[in-house]
Amino acid sequence: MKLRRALVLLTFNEIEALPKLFDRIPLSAADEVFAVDGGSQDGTVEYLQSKGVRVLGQPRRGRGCAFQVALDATSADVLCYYSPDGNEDPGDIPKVFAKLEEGGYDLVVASRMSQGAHNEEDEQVLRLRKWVNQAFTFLANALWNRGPYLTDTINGFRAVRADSLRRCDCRVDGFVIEYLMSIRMMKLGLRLGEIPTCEHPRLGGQSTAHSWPTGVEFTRHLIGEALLGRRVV
Ligand SMILES: Nc1nc2c(ncn2[C@@H]2O[C@H](COP(=O)(O)OP(=O)(O)OP(=O)(O)O)[C@@H](O)[C@H]2O)c(=O)[nH]1
Ligand SMILES: [Mg+2]
Repeated sequence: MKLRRALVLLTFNEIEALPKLFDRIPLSAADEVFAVDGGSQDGTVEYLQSKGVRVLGQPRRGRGCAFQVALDATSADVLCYYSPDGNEDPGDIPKVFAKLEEGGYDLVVASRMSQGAHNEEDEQVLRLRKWVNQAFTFLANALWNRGPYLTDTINGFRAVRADSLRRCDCRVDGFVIEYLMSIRMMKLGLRLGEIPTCEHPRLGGQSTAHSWPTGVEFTRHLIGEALLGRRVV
């Protein structure tokens, strides 16, 4: 049976980047397209609406909160989360959907770390963000993954089965959402896959993912998950 697909655009003040790539987003790859917006004040919401995209608000700021709003709002079988700030290649949207469905996966991540992939820092000698990401990814795999190694547990660009995500019960508001989702899916023994992707620079606007607070949040949740053992709640 064909799975119903939802494409979820995640935005917070992306009016500089969004118009530069909107026309390259393959909206027809999904049965339903909507955005979850974190309270943009720069015209992002109005821009999306002018393009016919339904925009949902969120009760609190944060990507984790936005993931949950999307999950609660849809009856689709599969969700693809996509952030239109320029980092993520929109051409990979149909590929993550297709891999999930054809491979029978619960989660397919667009990986910036696998063979054939490209990370924003790959041209640099010091790849601090990449190495820290790889360290968190190594720990998650070592502690909980019984399937094939997942090379990028953190990237937000991913397709996931809605019922599997509901089982994870990830109640976090911030940037740790993707890491927590990956860990809990490993704990539950779900099927995780990936496709290689190419990470591009932002097309304008500003990142709100600040390294130190994000790193502290990740560490706190990693310890919390370790204390839970194989349980998810
Ligand atoms: N819905 C929603 N989206 C958000 C929120 N915060 C950030 N985003 C979006 O999530 C995506 C990623 O956020 P960024 O701040 O770019 O984080 P990042 O990609 O790790 O940082 P860069 O690599 O510098 O771009 C962007 O599309 C943001 O607009 C939020 O509170 N709600
Ligand atoms: Mg970004």
